[in-house]
Amino acid sequence: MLNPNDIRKEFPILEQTVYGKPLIYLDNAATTQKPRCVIDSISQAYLTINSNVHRGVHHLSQVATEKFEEARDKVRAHINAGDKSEIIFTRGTTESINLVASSFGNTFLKAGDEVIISSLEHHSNIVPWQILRDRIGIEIKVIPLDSNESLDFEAYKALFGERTRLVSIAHVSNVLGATTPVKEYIDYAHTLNVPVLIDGAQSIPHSNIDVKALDADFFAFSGHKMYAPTGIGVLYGKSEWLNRMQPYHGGGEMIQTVRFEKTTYNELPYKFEAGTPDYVGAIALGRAIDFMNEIGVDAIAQHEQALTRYAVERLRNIPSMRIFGNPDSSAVSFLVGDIHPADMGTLLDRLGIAIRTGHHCAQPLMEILGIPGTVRASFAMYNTVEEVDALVAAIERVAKMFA
Ligand code: C6P
Repeated sequence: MLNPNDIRKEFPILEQTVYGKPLIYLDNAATTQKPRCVIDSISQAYLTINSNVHRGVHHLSQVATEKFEEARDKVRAHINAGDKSEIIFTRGTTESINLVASSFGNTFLKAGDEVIISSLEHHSNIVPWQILRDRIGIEIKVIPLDSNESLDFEAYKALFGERTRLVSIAHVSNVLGATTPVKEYIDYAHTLNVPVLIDGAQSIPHSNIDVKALDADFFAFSGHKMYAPTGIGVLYGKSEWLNRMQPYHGGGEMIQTVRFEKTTYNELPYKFEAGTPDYVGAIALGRAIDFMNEIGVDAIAQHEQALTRYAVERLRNIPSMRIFGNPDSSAVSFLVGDIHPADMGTLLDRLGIAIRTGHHCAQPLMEILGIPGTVRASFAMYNTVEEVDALVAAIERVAKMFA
């Protein structure tokens, strides 16, 4: 069993007060706080080994390169990828999805080809496909929600046709905090030889990910939602796809030879890592993965799911409460009566509680649900039952003010 009060000691930021109240940080789906060991790994890298990677014969560059590649191997092991050449460092989930849309799109897609996404996608898994649609004329098909506010699997199957070339869906919705059984979605797509990209931004911080067991063709995630710094993320891709895909960005590192007449490209993963990478960010992501494993990803998941269940149970008792979807991970989205989410967010903030309000970068989902936005509380390993109680008491107080 994980003890959040012990864990909190690793997160100095949580010790502060806001407006004279102890900070209750429940905006972890937006970004998690960083433990001291991750922050230290960043300063240690700059203090002791900073040097550009893969470029120098000198000692510091060799050490920095070793640490950078060690981090890649930690990511590989963490998601059980077959080979570390399948781990591409990016700036985050957004860049990872844009990379696939651009490179997969340029290589394999033509006007009239179809990509399937879903109703609950984050803008970063909608807009890259729309850019591709505007550029080459692909079509975007959208999996609808069923009456239970989950994705409709039967409707998903019915979307496939002769021209379906790719499926790209979120593992856990950042709005609803609900897990889609993506393995079933992948297995079905594979019966029709269609590859699948999984947006794992909201799943990898809260569960063990095994890309081999999932048989995902691509898996995208961000470091900053799993205790690592901002600006570093990952695209996992099966080498059979990545090897055939055109590069994304051009520049240093991604080449083998450059002549004005013709350039040949580097091997994986470097073909997709143009320019100086965020090697310090990658090293810190490796440290964050160690930190999660020291605590135990299963223990983290159990703790967060228990907090979510407890929060849902307590929130349901508040009059005029509407909870959206079927939260089973670590976030819960709700509205109370006709209190605008922004008002609720501002008043909770005055009580020291940080939650997120608004459309959560999922405007199409808001339109489907017929609401302007939600209030979202999202949990991490350091949150406590007492913090959930404080959230519920604060919501009750705000609700009374509006009554
Ligand atoms: N969601 C949230 O508060 P980046 O910004 O690239 O790290 O992650 C984008 C992204 C992609 N997919 C999903 C499912 C996400 O939740 C996010 C980020 C944050 O919900 C910020 S909008």
